[in-house]
Amino acid sequence: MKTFPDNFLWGSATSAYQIEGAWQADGKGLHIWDVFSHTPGRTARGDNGDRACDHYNRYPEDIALMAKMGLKAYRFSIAWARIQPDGKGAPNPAGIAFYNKLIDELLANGIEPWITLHHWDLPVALQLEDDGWLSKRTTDYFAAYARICFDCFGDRVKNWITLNESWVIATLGFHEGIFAPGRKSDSEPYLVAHHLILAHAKAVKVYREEFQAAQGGQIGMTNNCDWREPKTDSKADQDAAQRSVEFFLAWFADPIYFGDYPAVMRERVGERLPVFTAEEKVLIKGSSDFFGLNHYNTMYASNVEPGITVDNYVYANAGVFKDQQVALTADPDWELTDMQWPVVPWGLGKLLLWISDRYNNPPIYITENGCATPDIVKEGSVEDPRRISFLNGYLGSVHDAITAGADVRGYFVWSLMDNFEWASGYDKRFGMIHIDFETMERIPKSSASWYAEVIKQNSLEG
Ligand code: PNW
Repeated sequence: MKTFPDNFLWGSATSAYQIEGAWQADGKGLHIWDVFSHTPGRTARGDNGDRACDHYNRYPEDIALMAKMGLKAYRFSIAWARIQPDGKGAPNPAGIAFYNKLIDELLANGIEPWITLHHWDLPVALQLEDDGWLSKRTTDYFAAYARICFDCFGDRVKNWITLNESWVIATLGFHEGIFAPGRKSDSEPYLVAHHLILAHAKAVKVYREEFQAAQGGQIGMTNNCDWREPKTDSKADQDAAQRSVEFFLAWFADPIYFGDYPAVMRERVGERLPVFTAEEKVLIKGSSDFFGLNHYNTMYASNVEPGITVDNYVYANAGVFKDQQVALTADPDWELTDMQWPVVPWGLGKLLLWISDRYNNPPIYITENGCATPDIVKEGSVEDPRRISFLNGYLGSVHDAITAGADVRGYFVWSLMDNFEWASGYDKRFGMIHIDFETMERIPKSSASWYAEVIKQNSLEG
């Protein structure tokens, strides 16, 4: 038996646009994912989140399912455009009322709310009027929006995550152009990342100066990172793997823990990497009470000599990836999920120890980990042995990292239920609860009862 620490937090996660639907209800403004998903060619089959899981209307049923699974915590995001339809100005009472009902229902069921303030759904007015995350003004609008949320919900909500996966916004949204707002640039990702870090720090300053003492909660940022294993023992490949993790995670975490970008990025990106002023360094350094980590993927990393392009993996060649000169490959024996992401449980354990080591053993919450697998509905139930084996493997690796000294305090499965998987649409099923998107019927998969058992025992077999 692998037993977890007594107060280990067991949860599951979702995000607003992926589950809520009700895209035009009760005064909600449009956001960049509404517009992106309605633009022909941007998502698989033209899928969009107009209705999604209809969680906006069915949240009581969803919370009843969470309670049945024994979840102690639930991470969800607030849609900024429900609170401020144009991203600035007076709050929309109906938007606030929805999240009040949701929070109260969670608490009534003994489930601790973990709120992400921004999970990619930027109000489109901010994109049109202010260039969104390309503009420093957006950092102040974000802090003002955060203040409304702390003020309205902070009496009951004690766990805040400012931003979800800034890496995804910057690289998929502004370099590869496959996520909203769909731009392709070699310099914009660095500018966008810079503003995201400042937006985070400004929101944290608001919380700490105006709310934290009275409300007594904690606040941090969630970043995603893959693990990079050196392809060979050569010094060049070891350096390449290290460089790759620094370009992925230290890009966002070094400013928060040390006050500046990693040296390897300053050297390689040069003038495309913005510079923090002395004042900004003070603002950002120490701006997280915990380390939020989302993890999905592991690849082998090898060094690429300058000037050489490789074609074995698209990420190695392009733009911000070219700045790294790292080639990525997968072991052909690794099992792949429906996202074509390899299943490599030990990658998570190694990453947790890397974080502990670099950032002086911070409290870590794994705010997402999970997989998309096909669902076969048979006589009203869904067996998903591959998800169970995935979760079992990754949780085992988390346990190993805790044993080796990492301060991991909680784990949130991505995701509670099948949902709108961004550019991939609805057929990528990450949920522990199956959704029939025709009838909106919810069917807990076998992984849901497996997870309920893990939560109850606070232990894994083996
Ligand atoms: C995360 N990548 O997205 C998000 O936080 C979730 O909203 C999403 O549903 C989940 O992971 C599964 O995709 C990611 O390309 C999207 O490395 C893409 C990547 C990583 C995370």
